[in-house]
Amino acid sequence: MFCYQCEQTAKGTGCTAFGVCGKSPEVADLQDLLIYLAKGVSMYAHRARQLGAVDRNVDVFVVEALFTTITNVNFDEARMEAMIRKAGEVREAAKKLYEDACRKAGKTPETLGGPAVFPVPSSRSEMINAGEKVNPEAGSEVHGEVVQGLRDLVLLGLKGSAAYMDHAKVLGYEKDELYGFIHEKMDFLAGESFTVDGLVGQAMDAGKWNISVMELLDAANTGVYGHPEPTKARVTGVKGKAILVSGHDLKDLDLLLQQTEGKGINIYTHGEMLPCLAYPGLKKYKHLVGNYGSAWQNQREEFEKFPGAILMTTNCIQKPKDSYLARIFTTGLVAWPGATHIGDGKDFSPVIEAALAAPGFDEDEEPHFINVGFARNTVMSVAGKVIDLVKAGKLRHFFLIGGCDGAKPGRSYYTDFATSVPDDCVILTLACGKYRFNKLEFGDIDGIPRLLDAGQCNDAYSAVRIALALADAFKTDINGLPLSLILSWYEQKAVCILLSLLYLGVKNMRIGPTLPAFVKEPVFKVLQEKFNLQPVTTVEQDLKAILG
Ligand code: FS2
Ligand code: SF4
Repeated sequence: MFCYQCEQTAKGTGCTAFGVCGKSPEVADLQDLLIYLAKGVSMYAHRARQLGAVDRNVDVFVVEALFTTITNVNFDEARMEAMIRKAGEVREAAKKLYEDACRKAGKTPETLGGPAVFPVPSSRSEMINAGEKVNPEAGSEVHGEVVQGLRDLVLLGLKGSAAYMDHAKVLGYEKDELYGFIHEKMDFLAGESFTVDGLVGQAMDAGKWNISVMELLDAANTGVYGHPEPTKARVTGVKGKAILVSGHDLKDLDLLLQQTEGKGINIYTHGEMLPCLAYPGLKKYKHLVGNYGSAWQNQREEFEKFPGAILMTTNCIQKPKDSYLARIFTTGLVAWPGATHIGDGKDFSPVIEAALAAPGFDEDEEPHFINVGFARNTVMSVAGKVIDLVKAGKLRHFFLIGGCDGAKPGRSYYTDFATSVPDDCVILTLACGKYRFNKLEFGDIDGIPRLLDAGQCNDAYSAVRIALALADAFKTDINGLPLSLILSWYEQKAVCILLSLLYLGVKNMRIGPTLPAFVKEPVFKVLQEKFNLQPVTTVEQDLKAILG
């Protein structure tokens, strides 16, 4: 195996013996083979699309293949093997689609090679062997590690976009051109010769497309559940039976809320599901009582203590402890061998039964509430006041401190940064990194809370919209605003967001806690020169550099 796609990769260079995340070498190799075959699917699908022929099953498959290989989503060899077999079938369908389209157009189909024709191995062990030969390390031997790193920058960004597209899709929001984007990039990555400049251009282009992806998911979430509204979210337990929902999928939570109505079970969010508490279409359920716990990396302790059932709707799942393996469930693309998987019918009865069999909270915990729901609609509704505060010198600077959380000790930087931000500055936050400070008290500036939680990582779209609106009001661009972005990254959704911000020309971003292993030094230098992208240093030094 060789995997370096996330921030916790071994030694900061790559997991080679076993994933720090718990991914086995077998699963890693199977994932690499699946991605390789998915490129073959896209080679045909991209060409068919140029001739006007599309097949939704083909489109959806590639998106799911990408999403399923994101960090902390799928650890199950059997499910990976099944997807690889399906890749062979889908590739046949895509090939036929292309050849039929050529026939109709009176063209001779191109003879494609590589991933388009690679035979799908018949046994799991052969699949594992084949996967090992198409991993990033093998790619580095062919292309050199700088070029391979850039190919992976594009691929990992696509994985993030695919996750967002999948979330939008389950809510009934799809855009044909976005499937076209995924196929076009996968086809590009299936090529044989690359240049650094060409790859950097492709990465920026992926960032551009990802803005449309985030826009689609924003439209899906707000279209189905309404705009998040300022909400006091309870973050402690309430007496009674309980189910904890983690991951990122609003629809799964909605369906579970429907199926538990009137059953005397309280539903809690965990990790990136916290923003769900602010959507009118979800908070209307009285038994959605609050959030329990914090970010994903604390789940093994928090799930063990939680007195009910747990539902994982997407990443980030960690190896369940035996103490709760029987009461943790997966659904959608997330899977852990031994944890019961709820299939596409979304019958959550096993989760409900497990919750009823568990003790639940025997009494109310000490009440504690935090503010959530400051996505673009809410923040823009007070834009006039915010602008006045800036003009009056009462609000000096905005800090976007957001991104993923993780287990490394260096991540205390983000807590220290947030608590060191002067009182005349506002913090905008999103994604699970906010758990580093979102239960602290930050007060307000003339009624505007100093900590504004915009939502999940995808709500970076909301933050961008807010920034663009402010830039417009101040007749400047994003870089002309008193705004600094302090980003924490962990997995591949952070990669596509970073590419989008770079595409928008956002400069002076600070990223940490460490730099991606796949962005090699010469490439980082280019990003530094062009965008002044920089690694986080110390809170004192970074704050001084920003505020002067
Ligand atoms: Fe946090 Fe994990 Fe949201 Fe990432 S819950 S690191 O998937 O996408 O952010
Ligand atoms: Fe290692 Fe991260 Fe890959 Fe897991 S996802 S194997 S921790 S690099």
